[in-house]
Amino acid sequence: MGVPTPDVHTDWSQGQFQCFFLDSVLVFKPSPIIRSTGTKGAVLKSKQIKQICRQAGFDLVGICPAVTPNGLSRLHQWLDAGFAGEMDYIQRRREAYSHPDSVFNGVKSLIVLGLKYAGSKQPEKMDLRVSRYAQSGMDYHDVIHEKLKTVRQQLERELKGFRFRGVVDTAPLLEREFAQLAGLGWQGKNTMLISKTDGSWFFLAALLTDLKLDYDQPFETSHCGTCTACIDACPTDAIVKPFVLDGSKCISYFTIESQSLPPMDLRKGIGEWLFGCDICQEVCPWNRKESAYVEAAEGSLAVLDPDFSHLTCTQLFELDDIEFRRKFRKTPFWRSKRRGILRNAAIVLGNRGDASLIPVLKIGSQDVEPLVRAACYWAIGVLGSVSVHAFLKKALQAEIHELVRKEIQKQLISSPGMPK
Ligand code: B12
Ligand code: SF4
Ligand code: SF4
Repeated sequence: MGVPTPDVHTDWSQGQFQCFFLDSVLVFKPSPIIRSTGTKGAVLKSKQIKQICRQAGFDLVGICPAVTPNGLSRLHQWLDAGFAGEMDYIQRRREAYSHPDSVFNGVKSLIVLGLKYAGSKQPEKMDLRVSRYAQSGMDYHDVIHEKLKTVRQQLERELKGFRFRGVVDTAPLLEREFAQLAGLGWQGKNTMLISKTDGSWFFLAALLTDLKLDYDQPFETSHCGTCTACIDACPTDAIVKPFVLDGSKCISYFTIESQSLPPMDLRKGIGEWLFGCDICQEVCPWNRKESAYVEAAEGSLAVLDPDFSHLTCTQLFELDDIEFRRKFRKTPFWRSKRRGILRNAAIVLGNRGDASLIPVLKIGSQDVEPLVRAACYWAIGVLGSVSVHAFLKKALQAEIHELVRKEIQKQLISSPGMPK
């Protein structure tokens, strides 16, 4: 009998075993390819996978093993310090962050992806400030999920028998820890994941798979040096020490995540920000490079939607629920809802120090949403002189909602122009 021809079943074995008949007996044996080269089969797969991800439009790709993230204890300290504020979905899933297995059962590897979103052309001067990532009017989750789907479908076709799951943002996964492990960059003092070539204007996403792959070297150095530009520039002092952000003091949190009014002493710091905040990235020297930006090609997050770049606070107060839904249903603003956006607009107007804006705020003070009324009364009190005292007193008599009553009372007591 001659030497049998090995019948290699890569689908069954992930390339790690050969299976063949020897004297009519089915034999499983470690693959000589794998044995002689360590992880050669996996190297090939990793390279191809990266190529597929890049073809789908991702700008950064790295691969790391599914392990307990290094920063897990730091997440616990962060939660215990109350830095998550009202974002209790993080606390609720505290244990799930221990291992990516809780996101995808049987996961062995994470393909960590980055998608750049800032166009090299500076946006036109706007009436108010909207975070760069939202200026396209597209919801980045939708854009990224579409790309993840393209990659997943192609990988499932080519690597039959393996499973993939795409995640962005919402899974209990410390995305920046895994990005660092996958070699994409380091976490700066502003807590952003920064790449030496691509800066930090990019989103992260991950494809989790039960396929074992060849892994990138973790990014083990930090390149912030003695710089403290982000800490110095943060208007609400949210970066409480290098690498630690008190989420409950961040403008991004106040304008997008929180359902409440920001603490009185931090409202001034919100300045002109209607949605999100970019300051700690704008001042970062790693974002000065041309390569941190992308072309505003069609469909890219870097394209500016004039509906956003020409938006004014006054226009926002003219939108009822139906109008707001029609205009913003598919945009990042939808997360804050109409009441959140109008609350933010009232704070921006209050910060402008211009009493001619009071009539717009008076419209907002009649809004059906208590949060909007409360923010408007605050702004009226801040902008107003003695002239608004009678208006606020009357409003207090008519108002029944406790949150709004408190804001009016505070203005009646503390506003500079008010008779004491
Ligand atoms: C909750 C959340 C927020 C919160 C809290 C932010 C925060 N820093 O935690 C708020 C609403 C404030 C927020 C704001 C923003 N966010 Co956000 N956010 C998230 C989310 C959903 C979870 C983050 C999280 O788990 N935080 C928990 C804390 C513990 O994590 P951490 O701050 O990174 O803490 C680490 C460091 O402190 C580090 N550390 C502590 N001490 C030390 C010491 C040393 C020496 C070192 C090296 C490290 C270190 O260890 C901790 C654990 O990893 C992620 C998506 C995800 N699933 O990861 C997006 C995410 C972080 N956000 C993102 C973005 C784009 C933003 C904004 C820019 C949006 C905007 N323009 O307004 C701002 C930026 C604010 C900032 N400087 O971080 C991107 C960041 C991409 C990137 N390149 O880094 C992410 C990854 C979303 C995504 N899918 O792309 N966000
Ligand atoms: S996003 Fe704005 S408020 Fe938040 S940490 Fe950065 S500079 Fe501070
Ligand atoms: S501004 Fe300076 S300290 Fe802050 S993240 Fe960038 S390099 Fe690091």
